[in-house]
Amino acid sequence: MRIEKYTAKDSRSAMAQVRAELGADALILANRRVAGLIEITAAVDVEQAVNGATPRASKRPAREREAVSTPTNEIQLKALERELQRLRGILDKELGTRSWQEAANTRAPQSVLRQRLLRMGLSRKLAGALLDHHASGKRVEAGWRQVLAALAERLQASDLEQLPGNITAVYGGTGVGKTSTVARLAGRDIQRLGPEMVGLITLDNYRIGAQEQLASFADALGIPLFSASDRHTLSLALRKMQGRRIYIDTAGMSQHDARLQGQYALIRELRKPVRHLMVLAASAQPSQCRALAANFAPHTLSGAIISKVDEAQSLGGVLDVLISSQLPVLGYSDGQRIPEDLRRTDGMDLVRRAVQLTELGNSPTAGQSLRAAV
Ligand SMILES: Nc1nc2c(ncn2[C@@H]2O[C@H](COP(=O)(O)OP(=O)(O)OP(=O)(O)O)[C@@H](O)[C@H]2O)c(=O)[nH]1
Ligand SMILES: [Mg+2]
Repeated sequence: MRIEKYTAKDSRSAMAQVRAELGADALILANRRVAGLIEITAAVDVEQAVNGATPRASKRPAREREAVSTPTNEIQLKALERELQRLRGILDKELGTRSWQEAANTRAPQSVLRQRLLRMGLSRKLAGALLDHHASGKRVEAGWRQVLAALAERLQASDLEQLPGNITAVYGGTGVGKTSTVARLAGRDIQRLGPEMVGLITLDNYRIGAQEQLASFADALGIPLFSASDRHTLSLALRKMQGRRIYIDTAGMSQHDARLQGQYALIRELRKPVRHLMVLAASAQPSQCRALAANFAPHTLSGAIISKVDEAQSLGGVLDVLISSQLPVLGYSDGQRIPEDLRRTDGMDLVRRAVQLTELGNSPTAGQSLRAAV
């Protein structure tokens, strides 16, 4: 590397000197004004100049020419320093992006799990609670297994046979499957104990069709059926069927109908141990189920039976209601047959069903990852 300084009255003349002296490949290192003149520092690669375009010999007077004292490796060092700075900038930028991505990756499993829980039909509140306590810092599939186990744990399950009393009353919204449930439970007892041990009462006096439905079932199985409308007729029916396991069917009403409370109050006034069961249709709106359950004093319902699981698109909504209302599940029905379509269940079984249902409504890949966890 050869470095020279050129001084002239203006830039144009100084550049002309550089060009004449060092050739067209010369590099301009500095251009400054000194005592009214322009000083240009220029350099040329000697090797290149020798092998290629050799600079023409200097025609300048010696006084205008000055050997530059700056050592070649000092300039090279400066260039190296600049290059290092540039590389450090690139590196800082890259590392900054990397650490952001790492943070995003630690958050990602949580959001994947949240999406799955919401797809199952769980409320944001329950999904959030499950994730807060059971999935932090876990990889997706490990976290998913833990979250599902925690969901199953929150679901209480019970067995009707374990509950005290031999009178069972069934409540629920319109058309959810109350009469079918009464018939199924009675049918199960008939198979086990015989028809002489089972009896039915209906409080559904509002529609003639409702009574006919239960009457034809009682006739077919050879068990008594009484219709009651007040405290007196209800007590009379119970006396006549003393010693039997009795199932009371109620009229389906909306959660806003005062008569729902009336039927419940009538049965409670008996002052006998009664198992109060709620039928919750898996295909109904969770808000409707929650409002129905709220009609009952806390802890007075013995449990719930989930109906129409076969018609539901997801089970999360009803599972959410069971958890928030602290209702133990006693079984579920998934078809119209009586008594066959009533099944016993527990928390893990329900969670498995909930996952399978979600799977059916989702893409095969989502289904695979959900299935892998149960
Ligand atoms: N697919 C399906 N249908 C069911 C199930 N349980 C009951 N059903 C049907 O739902 C309809 C209503 O059933 P009911 O047992 O009469 O319901 P309910 O709650 O007594 O109705 P109301 O007394 O009118 O309020 C009937 O057609 C039943 O066959 C179930 O688990 N799956
Ligand atoms: Mg009915």
